[in-house]
Amino acid sequence: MSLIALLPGDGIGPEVIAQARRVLEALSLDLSFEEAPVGGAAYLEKGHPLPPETLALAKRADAVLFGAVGDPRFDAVERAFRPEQAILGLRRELGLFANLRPAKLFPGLEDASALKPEVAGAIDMVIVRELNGDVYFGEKGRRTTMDGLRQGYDLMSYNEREVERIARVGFETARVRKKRLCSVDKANVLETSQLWRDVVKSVATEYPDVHLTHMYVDNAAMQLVRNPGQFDVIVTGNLFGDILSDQASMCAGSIGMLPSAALDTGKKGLYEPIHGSAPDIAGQGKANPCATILSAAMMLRYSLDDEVSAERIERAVAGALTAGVRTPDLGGTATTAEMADAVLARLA
Ligand code: GGG
Repeated sequence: MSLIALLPGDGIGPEVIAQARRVLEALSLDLSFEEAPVGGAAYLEKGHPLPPETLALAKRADAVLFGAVGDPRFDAVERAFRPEQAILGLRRELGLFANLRPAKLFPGLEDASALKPEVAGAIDMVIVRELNGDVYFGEKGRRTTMDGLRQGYDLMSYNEREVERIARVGFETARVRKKRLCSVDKANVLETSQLWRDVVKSVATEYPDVHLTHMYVDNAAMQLVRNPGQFDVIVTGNLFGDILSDQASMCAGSIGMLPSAALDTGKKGLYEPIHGSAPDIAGQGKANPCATILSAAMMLRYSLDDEVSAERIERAVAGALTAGVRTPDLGGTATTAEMADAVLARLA
């Protein structure tokens, strides 16, 4: 029996996690579920966004299915207690350094894509985002300068081991796809990016079968919209990957469509939709559960080695969308539960 930690979190998190759980339960697999609070919800209940019990459950579980964190009520709270610290803490504590964010256009969603129709169909890529470094984890703080000005700083930092291990994930991911890897950085300006580029080039010698290119992040943002078909796998840092994957999601129809896997070197993983807590639509049944349901499929694939069930879920989501069932973010009227019903009805 595999233990799945369910961490619903804030805003629409509980709604989308509930629907993903229904889908997992319908597969009649040997799974057990335990739920724990995280984010703003955990702060309100336990006084901390990542309470020790929640972290212990995440460590004990075979995999974590995570909803979303973020709540405007905590905007003025000290950074250490903000809901977002929970997901950063989980990634760090569980050693989840590699974030796979597949972005592809499901058949029938061409009109929902932000891209021109002639290029929309071409979007099918994986963004491999580094998760344990960069400005997210570098030294940060506030101080007053000599001129008496308030200053905030977040140190961007990568060491070669961090770059090497994520580069390997990028190459391995590309190797089983179209064998094209684009490393995205800002090496014309940033020292971290120059190191990044050097290390990626040296790892490339072990992967002669993968075609490696390098691109500055500003150009990559533009190319993603102009000619998305040129990308197979992108490997990039924490901040650039966060931004580019949100951009890619709109190319694929909606941020409600993109799942993700945060992985360590073994089988442990945390799976979550790339979207946040969307407090503006929380509790209204408007959230698209597809990204979370697809994250559950990734969980079965990567942590539980169950490719057959992962593909069953993915086919069912594709079938529901092809049949025209859509939540409001995709231009439809289906509720969160109705979207999941349509997926459940197609779990062949
Ligand atoms: N499900 C994704 C989520 O909750 N995102 C909110 C957030 O704080 N994300 C930070 C990040 O992904 O780096």
